[in-house]
Amino acid sequence: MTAPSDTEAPDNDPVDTDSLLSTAQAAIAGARSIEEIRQVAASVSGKRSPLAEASRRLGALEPAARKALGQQIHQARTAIDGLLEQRRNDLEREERSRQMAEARMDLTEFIPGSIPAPAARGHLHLVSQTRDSLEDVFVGMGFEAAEGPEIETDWFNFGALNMPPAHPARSMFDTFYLNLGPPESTVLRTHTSPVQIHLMEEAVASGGLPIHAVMPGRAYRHETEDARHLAVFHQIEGLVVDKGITFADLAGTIQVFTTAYFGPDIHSRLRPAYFPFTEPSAEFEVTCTICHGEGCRTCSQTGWIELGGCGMVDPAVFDAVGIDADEWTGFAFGFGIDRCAQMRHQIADMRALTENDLRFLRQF
Ligand code: FA5
Repeated sequence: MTAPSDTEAPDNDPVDTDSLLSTAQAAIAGARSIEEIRQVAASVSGKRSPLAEASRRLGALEPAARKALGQQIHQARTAIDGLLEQRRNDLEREERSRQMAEARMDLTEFIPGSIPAPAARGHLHLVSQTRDSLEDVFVGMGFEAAEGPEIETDWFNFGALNMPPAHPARSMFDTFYLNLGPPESTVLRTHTSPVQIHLMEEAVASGGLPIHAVMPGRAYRHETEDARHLAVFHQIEGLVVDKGITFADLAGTIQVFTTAYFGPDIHSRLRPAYFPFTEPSAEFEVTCTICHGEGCRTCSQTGWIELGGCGMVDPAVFDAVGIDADEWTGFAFGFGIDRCAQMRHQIADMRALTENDLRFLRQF
């Protein structure tokens, strides 16, 4: 910055306003900050500036000379004030931009490796997909879908299903008991059959018979996991209560389901079995899809895999929920969802479903 000298000119020196203006112009242009322009303003147009000094000398001049010089001083001051204002504005704008640039956060900045790659989009687990497909097949056959609680009282899980306390069939279900209420009164349901009881009780209470329902859900058994068994697994329960229902309706339903879900090439069979809540009862099996019936580790060398149990609803169950067994008959079934997934997708060991190995899960 070059500021003009503020030493006072002798009274009789002529005043060169052009030179004052050009000196001021250079000083103003050279100011680099708000503080500098403030200093320049004081020196070029302040009380002790050459311009102010020249104004003070006007009074001593002849009227004509005073008028001429007065006009020159006025023009110079107007020009200098304009230049000062413009430079001050420029400097303030620059200062604001600088401050904003300093305060700015660069949200677009990307440092390689600093931001994790966008997560790959996932999809439903195979068991969930299988549950949905099975439900779809049955809904397509006219069934409604329902759900029930996973924590059950002894009554729903066993008692109402014709397994009073100490009934030997309870040993079929390795049970997890909960520390709730009296000992062994509350369980993690060992199968989805208790949902049948809920539906029938609700139907009796609301006059909602007949029933055509499927009930998918989780079940728990305190058993050692192996190629065909998990401690936490899934079943889809089926229940039909209507007038004139026979075992032929059950067999036909299972046949239609098998073809719809596995395709026409799968071999299946019903074998006589025992469940306390159905009479007669059967086990539903398909040819092992791992060995195509030859016998392997998955099917314990039998060539067949059991997918579920089924049968005609036992009159004792109808009694427990207050349905007149002379008027109504029905069938029920319970299929393993994980087993269905295993056979449909030829999974040799069911434990793969719960190991969460993405290389396995991504295949489905
Ligand atoms: C029952 O659970 C009966 N509630 C089925 C039933 C319903 C019969 C209605 C009659 C009328 P079971 O214990 O056999 O039955 O199990 C049925 C199916 O669930 C099995 O065939 C199998 O596919 C599946 N399952 C049972 N236990 C396991 C387990 N630990 N891991 C995986 N799947 C299992």
